[in-house]
Amino acid sequence: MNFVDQVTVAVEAGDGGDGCISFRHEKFINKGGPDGGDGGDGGNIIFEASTNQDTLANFRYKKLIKAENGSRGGINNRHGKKGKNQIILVPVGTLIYHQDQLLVDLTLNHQKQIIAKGGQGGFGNAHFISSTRQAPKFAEKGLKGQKLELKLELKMIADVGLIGLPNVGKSSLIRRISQARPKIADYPFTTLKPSLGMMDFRGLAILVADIPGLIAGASCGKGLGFDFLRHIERTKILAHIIDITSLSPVDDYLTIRHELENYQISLKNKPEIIVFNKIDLLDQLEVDQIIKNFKKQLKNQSLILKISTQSLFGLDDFKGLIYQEINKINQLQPDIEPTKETIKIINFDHLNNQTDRKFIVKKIAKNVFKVTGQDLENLVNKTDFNNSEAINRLHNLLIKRGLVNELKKQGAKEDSLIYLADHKIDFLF
Ligand SMILES: Nc1nc2c(ncn2[C@@H]2O[C@H](COP(=O)(O)OP(=O)(O)OP(=O)(O)O)[C@@H](O)[C@H]2O)c(=O)[nH]1
Ligand SMILES: [Mg+2]
Repeated sequence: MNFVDQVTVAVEAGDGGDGCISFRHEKFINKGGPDGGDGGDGGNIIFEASTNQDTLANFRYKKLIKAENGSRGGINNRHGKKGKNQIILVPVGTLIYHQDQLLVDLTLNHQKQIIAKGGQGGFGNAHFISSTRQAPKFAEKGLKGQKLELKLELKMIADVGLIGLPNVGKSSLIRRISQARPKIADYPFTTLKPSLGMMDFRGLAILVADIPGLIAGASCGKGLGFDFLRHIERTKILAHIIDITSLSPVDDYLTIRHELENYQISLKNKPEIIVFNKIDLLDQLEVDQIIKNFKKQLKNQSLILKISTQSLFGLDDFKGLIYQEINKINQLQPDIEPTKETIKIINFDHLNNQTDRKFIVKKIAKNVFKVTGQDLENLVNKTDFNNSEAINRLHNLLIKRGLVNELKKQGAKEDSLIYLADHKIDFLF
């Protein structure tokens, strides 16, 4: 079982429906008013973490995921239907990237996130009626939904992390309590990458991680530990394994604690069980004396256990204690309820605030200009270029928004080429 699983997937939010151009037809009324309804918005792409999912394997075959388009507006001011959101279930612990930028880290059951936003529906012609425009014969087109290439990465979140100095018996322990089979040997740094094992106890599946031995300086990159501190951070409980035959169990313990605290303060508050291993090598009295001294010196409140992965002593107690602590934590931290509040929109480039009217004009060659800005791009994309009234309206809006002035300032002329949202627009003085 691996810690990391990766896939790429493309998502497409739904397109907005076009607005409708229509005029009322009523008996005895010669020329009815405009009654073309608005198009519906396209559906969003939403990711939701779920404990019912445990791999990203499904995505290896499903490379494109789409949400529903919004419907066109109708006559009689009928609003087009909204496109259904597409909810994509992924395992808890999934990170979502777009062009190497982390968009979200889904760490809680039912946590939801909109990743691609559906296009806005266009306004129907009824929307454009005004004192000076009694019979608008144009409507807006719906905007396209966002399309994104995503990288999904699953970082398994273990319930329990086995930590400790090299050679204390972490791998031996995980082999005894799960089906994981990491190598065991009588030298430090036998384990080079974390391995995971599922421990079944009283019907509860508990994921245990064997973390490679940490040493003093791990938090600054020494030894192998640095990369793995990250994994430890995500576990619910730490089982700190100490070799009972060590010259100084207290120093061993403090060395590791120090590294954890150096790396992430939040580790301080993570529940911990201290496990003395290899007790088969000493007699009972010695073992108890060492533990008594340990407690006295550290005035530590943590739960302490003694085990031997060799003689199997204490392994059932270990499982029972972990079970009890995990249950306690699960009760204290209920999963997020699947309410609307947990859906938030990330603010990054592709989800630009559509009410922001800023734009940028850039001269990209002699007599060629490129205009960027979400608001102006939306206006252009909503325009039906086969409809002269729609084009007129666009021109008026571009003047109102200050684009024409800005172009003039930058030296644009009648014959200049102007690009805006993949369209070539005529210069308009
Ligand atoms: N006598 C005795 N030896 C043990 C016990 N547990 C582990 N060992 C031995 O201790 C040595 C190290 O065990 P590992 O399980 O590889 O230790 P580790 O903590 O995973 O070590 P690293 O992967 O290097 O960090 C091996 O030779 C094991 O056989 C035990 O309970 N009693
Ligand atoms: Mg090991």
